Amino acid sequence: MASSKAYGDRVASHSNRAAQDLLRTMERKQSNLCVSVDVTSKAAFLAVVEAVGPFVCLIKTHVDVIADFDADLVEQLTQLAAKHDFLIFEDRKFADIGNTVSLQYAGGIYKIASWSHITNAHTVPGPGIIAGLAKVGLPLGRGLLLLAEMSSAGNLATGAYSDQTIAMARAHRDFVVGFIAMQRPSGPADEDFLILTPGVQLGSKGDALGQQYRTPREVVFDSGCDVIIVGRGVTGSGESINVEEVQHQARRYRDEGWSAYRERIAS
Ligand code: BMP
Repeated sequence: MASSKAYGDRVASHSNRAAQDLLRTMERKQSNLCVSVDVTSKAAFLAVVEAVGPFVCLIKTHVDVIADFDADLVEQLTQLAAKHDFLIFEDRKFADIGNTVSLQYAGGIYKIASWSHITNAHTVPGPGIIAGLAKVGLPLGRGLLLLAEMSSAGNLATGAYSDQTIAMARAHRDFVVGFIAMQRPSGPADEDFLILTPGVQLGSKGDALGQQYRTPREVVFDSGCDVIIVGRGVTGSGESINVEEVQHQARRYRDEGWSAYRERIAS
């Protein structure tokens, strides 16, 4: 069962390079923290990434919210990923037919496939979305997460939709490395998906727009998820970045996530 194994011991269960690299990075850095850097200026974005880099296995981006996005941002982000030893996950949530998503993934302004190790997709369009993204991403060693569940109140990714998403992933194990989900799905003992989970914060149950929060322990220990995704819990909500506070919070979530994982594999 994947949830009782050490991250490093799970590398061999994955053929996808991005999945292997993420598991190795988690083990090496002793971190299952992904910080979601949802700020709207390039300067604030790079300041947060520089501050949290030492504490994370993964940086999650929404590059389309950055008003002054440019190619240099990608260059600097890539350099910071090498300096601090983390992977990059553009949270693009592709949701169109295979042909369209392959164009969106490879090209446009953002050229996501050229720099983002991991991205994600909704399964509403059916399996063609996976084939369209794989055509671009697999030759580059990229990995895909499917949104099996969401953290927001009233979302429709439940029941049969989630089950069919998991079935689609099983049919594309070379490229689909796991899920955005709130819990580890049940499956065969030797099945190993990476479970990345947003909606994590200490000291708040949610926001005014439907977000719902759980603690790192609830996510990693109780629900068997692998990576905690924390946005405002680390960055705060405004554009002004207090580097010391951001670092303090990143360390705190890194420690909470890691001790919940240690407890899980020991139990
Ligand atoms: P925060 O921790 O500030 O609530 O941010 C959560 C991040 O995770 C956001 O970037 C959001 O887009 C993303 N996310 C989420 O909150 N719930 C989901 O179900 C899927 C997500 O990608």
